[in-house]
Amino acid sequence: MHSISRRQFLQWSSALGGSVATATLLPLPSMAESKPSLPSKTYDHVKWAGCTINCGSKCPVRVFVKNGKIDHIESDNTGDDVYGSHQIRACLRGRSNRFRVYNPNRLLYPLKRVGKRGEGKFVRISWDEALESIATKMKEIKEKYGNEAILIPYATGTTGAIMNRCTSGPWMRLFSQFGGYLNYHNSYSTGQIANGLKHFYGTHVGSDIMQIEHAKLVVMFGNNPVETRMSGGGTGYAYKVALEKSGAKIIHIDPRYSDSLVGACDQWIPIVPGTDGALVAAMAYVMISENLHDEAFLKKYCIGFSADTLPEGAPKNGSYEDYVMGKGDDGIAKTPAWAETITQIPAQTIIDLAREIATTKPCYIAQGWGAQRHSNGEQAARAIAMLAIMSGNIGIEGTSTGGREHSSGWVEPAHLPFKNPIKDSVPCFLWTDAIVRGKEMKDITDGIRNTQQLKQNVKFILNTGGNCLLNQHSDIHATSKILEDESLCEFIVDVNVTRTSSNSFADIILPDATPLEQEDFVRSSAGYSNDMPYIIYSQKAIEPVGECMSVYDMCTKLAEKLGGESFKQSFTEGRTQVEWLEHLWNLKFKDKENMPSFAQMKEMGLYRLPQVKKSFIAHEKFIQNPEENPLKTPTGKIEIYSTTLAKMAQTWILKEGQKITPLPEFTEAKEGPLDPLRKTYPLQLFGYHYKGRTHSSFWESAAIREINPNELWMNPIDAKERGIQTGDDVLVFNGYGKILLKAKVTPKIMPHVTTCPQGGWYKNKNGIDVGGCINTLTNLEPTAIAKANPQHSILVEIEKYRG
Ligand SMILES: Nc1nc2c(c(=O)[nH]1)N[C@H]1C(S)=C(S)[C@@H](COP(=O)(O)OP(=O)(O)OC[C@H]3O[C@@H](n4cnc5c(=O)[nH]c(N)nc54)[C@H](O)[C@@H]3O)O[C@H]1N2
Ligand SMILES: Nc1nc2c(c(=O)[nH]1)N[C@H]1C(S)=C(S)[C@@H](COP(=O)(O)OP(=O)(O)OC[C@H]3O[C@@H](n4cnc5c(=O)[nH]c(N)nc54)[C@H](O)[C@@H]3O)O[C@H]1N2
Ligand SMILES: [Mo]
Repeated sequence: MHSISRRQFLQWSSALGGSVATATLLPLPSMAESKPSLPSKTYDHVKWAGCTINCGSKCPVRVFVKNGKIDHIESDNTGDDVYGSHQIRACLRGRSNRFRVYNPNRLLYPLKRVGKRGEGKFVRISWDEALESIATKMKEIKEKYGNEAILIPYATGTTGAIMNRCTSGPWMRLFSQFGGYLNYHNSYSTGQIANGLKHFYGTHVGSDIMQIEHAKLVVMFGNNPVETRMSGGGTGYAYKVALEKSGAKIIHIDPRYSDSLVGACDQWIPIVPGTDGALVAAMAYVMISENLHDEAFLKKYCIGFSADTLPEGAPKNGSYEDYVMGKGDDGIAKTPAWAETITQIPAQTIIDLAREIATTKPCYIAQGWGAQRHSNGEQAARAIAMLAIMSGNIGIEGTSTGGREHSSGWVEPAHLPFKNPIKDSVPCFLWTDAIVRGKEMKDITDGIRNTQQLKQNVKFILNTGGNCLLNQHSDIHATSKILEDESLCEFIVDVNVTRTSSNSFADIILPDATPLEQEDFVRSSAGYSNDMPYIIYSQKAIEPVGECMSVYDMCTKLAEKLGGESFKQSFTEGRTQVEWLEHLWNLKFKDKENMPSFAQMKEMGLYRLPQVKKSFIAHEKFIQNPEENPLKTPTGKIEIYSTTLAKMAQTWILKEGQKITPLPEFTEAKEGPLDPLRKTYPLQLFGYHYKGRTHSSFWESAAIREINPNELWMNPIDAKERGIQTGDDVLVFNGYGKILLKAKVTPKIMPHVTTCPQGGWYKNKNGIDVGGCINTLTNLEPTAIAKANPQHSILVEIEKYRG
């Protein structure tokens, strides 16, 4: 495979004569030149809007409107080309938003189901009829089952918005005022790392990615910011800038040669998915054997590295050191040779990596969320963090925590206020279980929170801005069966801008307005934008197409149907959407230094705050003074041995084969490399977050689809064994289903592992998913601790499709 190292890249760029410190290789036009040359055509106006879909970057775009229709979209043309006051250039998806507005499957009117659930047959109805039937059903469900039977499931389609936000917007306010709904906790993004590192550091947040500028060595586990935080506003750009500033060596540990390695990576260490915990244990073995670990650090800040810091009640041989050196209960020494057979990383590479990390300071160690989205993900997340603490690389300049990078710059107006009177909460991934057996679900069996047991099965679903009812959830066939059955969940309302595989299961579909068709704030993402904070005001470029309506307006009308004028009044407090925006802005920013007024914001569209002065270093204060600044763990220290987890291991009722361990041990994963099921399905598969989509979003744009194929990467060794060549149609299958994809044979994926972009649009044709949705192949068994989605742990077989 041809790739160039970052050193070569830096040499080449300095040969060009330009400064590589702040960095562009190609000379860019001056600001004046980069302004759009207005216009040989005449436009009605050019308006700012923001892209609110959940990619981790939320970008401003400028919408050129002609005769009431969007003519085209351009990116930010303000700011300059120096990092910190730079242009927030949108990626191709952001610039393609026009195609989402005018997509042939765009929802234009409220729809009512006429066929069977899931059949996808709908007729147009009036807003009045749609809202009337929803209100009637809501009252009926409330009366019959109580508000605990109502769920607004996990969804991320409009997380960038403030008023139209799917996770804390008008639906939550309305349903709270109606008596409440069942809450969820966790996310599909970070369930395992958040719950794993909570028992380790008390939080899962790492340092700002800009800390790389002070590092000598950078080690990334399953982290792809260039693709997952694209655009000028995202950490992907900061990553490149920081690397260029520091000149640090960078190593990526990932089964796949991702976009973040291209032109940046000094060393790629492919690893068998789901085995990061084994790699780390063997590196610990090397460090302990060669006395390279930071013993003083481990004694001062941590619980349970060696026997002398074990908490009361822990077994005498229960320390991490005992586990690693073979004195723990399993009696296995975690030697590099032991790890080589599991991870497929040569023992010598493991030894070298351990030595290099232990002897290079500062070393920035971070993980993305790929390693944790596995069936043993909590363990992997905790294990990776061990490297940062064993080498004392934490709390000081140029380091992180082994968690995911965070950013320091982030501001947003207040959110729409609401208070759900119901506190009961279900892990977000277990909503299908909550439909089938909600009343049986307990804290110790299913991770239910704020109550010991759920009171009701879910009977009513309002899905807004999400495709998790089907496409993005696991085991599409099993999930379809649950949703089809009207005796289980009795009513499903879906609010979207387009037809999706999820809303095929709705009873009523409501057509929302996009951010280009309504006024709203758009926030730069918490933690994932680079450290130049900004806020966007979407100025409403066009009138909503068809009969589309903003969520706030539809909720206002529904409020009236639910409880007349007085209920409507308590919902709106007499404010229109724009009046709320002004109110929410003023709650946070009125008369604040350096902040514009609401009127100025509305006019400007995009406001850039100054770059933050000092980028965030995670746990800095704790390291400086651990007594005064304890962590949010029960002991206030870093808990390598967690007494909380030890207790859970004893009291929780787990699925067969599952294990909770107080230490960050390597545990075998369901559908991982050591699962006996591999005899039948010998290849590991995982989906990755793709530049051609945000999950399933943007696939409705044919232009985007064409340049980003939905292809399956296969190593030449596996392809040859199966007679498969690039461009062949291949059937990827296991016990859950079959999907059709085009093969790409490439050494960018390691042998016996295959990968495809997640988020393909599920489309069943004679039992084969010809849309190539990876969730046709994933399973519904949650992880042990978080009860989260193990969607990267998949075993499959692949064959050439012969039609
Ligand atoms: N363009 C784009 N950007 C996005 C999204 C999108 O869909 N498209 N989605 C957004 C959302 S909601 C989220 S949550 C984030 C997701 O961000 P992540 O969860 O970090 O993204 P993934 O692509 O799932 O995984 C990151 C990397 O982990 C690697 N990996 C997989 N399994 C393992 C393993 O066992 N060990 C190791 N070491 N590496 C492994 C993958 O090859 C991949 O390169 O991205 C956000 N950004
Ligand atoms: N196998 C596998 N499955 C995964 C993942 C994985 O890595 N592998 N990743 C998981 C993760 S991390 C996440 S976050 C989830 C994401 O899952 P989802 O939150 O379902 O993400 P999307 O597929 O982008 O769906 C967003 C929906 O919002 C709609 N939408 C867009 N704009 C608007 C709007 O203005 N108004 C309204 N009402 N709707 C709008 C879009 O049309 C789309 O249908 O997927 C999870 N599923
Ligand atoms: Mo996510």
